[in-house]
Amino acid sequence: MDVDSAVQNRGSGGIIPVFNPSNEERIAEVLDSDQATVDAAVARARETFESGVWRKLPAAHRANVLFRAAEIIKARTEELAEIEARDNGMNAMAAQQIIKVANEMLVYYAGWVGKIHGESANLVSDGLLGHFEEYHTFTQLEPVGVVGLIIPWNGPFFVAMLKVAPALAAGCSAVLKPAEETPLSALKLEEIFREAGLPDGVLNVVTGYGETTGAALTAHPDVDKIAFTGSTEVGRLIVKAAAGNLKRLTLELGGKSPLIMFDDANLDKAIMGAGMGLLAGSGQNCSCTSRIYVQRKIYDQVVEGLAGFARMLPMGGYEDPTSVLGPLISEKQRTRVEGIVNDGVAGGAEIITGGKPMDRKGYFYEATIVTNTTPDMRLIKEEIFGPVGSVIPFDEEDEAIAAANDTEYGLAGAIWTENLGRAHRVANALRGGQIWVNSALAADPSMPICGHKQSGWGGERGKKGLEAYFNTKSVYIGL
Ligand code: TXE
Repeated sequence: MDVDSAVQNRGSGGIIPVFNPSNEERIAEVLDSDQATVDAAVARARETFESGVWRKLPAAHRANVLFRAAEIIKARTEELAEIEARDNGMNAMAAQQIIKVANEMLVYYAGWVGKIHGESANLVSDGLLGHFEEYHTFTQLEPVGVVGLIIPWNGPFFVAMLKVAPALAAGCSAVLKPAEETPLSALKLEEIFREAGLPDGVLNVVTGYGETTGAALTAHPDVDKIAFTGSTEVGRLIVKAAAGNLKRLTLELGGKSPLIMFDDANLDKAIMGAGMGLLAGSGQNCSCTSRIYVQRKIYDQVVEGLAGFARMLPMGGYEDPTSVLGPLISEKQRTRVEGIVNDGVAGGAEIITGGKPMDRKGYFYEATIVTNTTPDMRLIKEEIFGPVGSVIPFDEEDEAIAAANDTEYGLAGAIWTENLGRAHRVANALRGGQIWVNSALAADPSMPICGHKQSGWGGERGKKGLEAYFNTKSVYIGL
């Protein structure tokens, strides 16, 4: 079948081949779910939600199911990490870390079950008939209903858990659609929750392409909420499709996060932190700090240090225990990264290290440090989602803040300085949902991340992430 007819056939109930991006080996095939499959999954979720087979269980029973799932995941870490590594291309160590942090997220939300309530008050209000009326009032939090969870291919098991754990903790029923590139660990997740005692039909995984299966879920009139992580472009499509029945939305979208390094920073730590913030996951991380603003006095030293750090990290496939950096997810992504770098070079940017695909099997692109960029370059404006960082000099604090905020995104940002006042001042001034001071990519289940500007709507993680799966109801009891 040629490429065009393969694309036209999407969503027709056939199969999707799954490849290991580190060696291009075909490792599995999954169902390309059509509309009828999505309808059936939504109907199962709806039935379990209405019957209350999950949401009406005593809180301790529900918490136990989640804790049991966490135990199973812990016991099966090796197996799950192997699946995640082969599916995504990351190495075994990174995959084990993904499984571990996903499990911490699950344990965190399991601990919330039964501990989130409304408020109550006895009130006296002006009555309609001109006399005061007394009420006992309370608010209650009710699970939002059937939720559609759509996730990308970077850290798939973790991002699935970011949505599944709070959705189940809230008492919702869910339909989870993993990315077409990495569907395998989501299927395992469904199996694990079943084994842990989650009633059938509460969590349903549908595999498929975005523009067909994902779109069918997003437009479905019987889905009450969509929680999405992915590109800002698809985020916009989801907003439109969700308008039909005014679904609730949580959107975790793209980023183009800045890092500002001042000349009073602890340089060894700052260079390593900037390197990790840029290169973790080979840059396929929504909070990747790919615009690195460095105060002029330390600029040359930092460019050299970052280039050295980038060269030092071994790049390799999932089967290589010494590798730190893995491949990009697909040929399409690698071509896109290549295009962004080549456009920059054509406009005068200078490659300090890297700058091309690796000559080996798998979708590898060299860790790349670029200088001499201008603010209008794609290197500076677009989320690259590859191991490519631009280093830009600045003189004054205000200038760095203005450049850092000059983006349509607002997901994250990092500051390196030993000056406490400056750290607070700049953290205050940066427009982003998550700011690190003298740290790279720190994250905790209890700390929400809420995209500002075009990086998203609502938040995930923490109590805020759980509240996103509830509706609030106010009840007045006339006394
Ligand atoms: O993302 P998509 P892609 C960014 C990153 C990357 C770019 C493209 O810059 O280079 O997006 O990646 C599903 N209705 N991020 O193309 O298309 C799709 O099947 C409903 C940032 O992989 O947004 C997958 O499950 N669903 C990001 C999910 O959306 C649709 C993570 C994400 O795919 C759909 C990933 C539709 N019309 C990419 N079209 C982050 N914030 O971490 C696609 N999907």
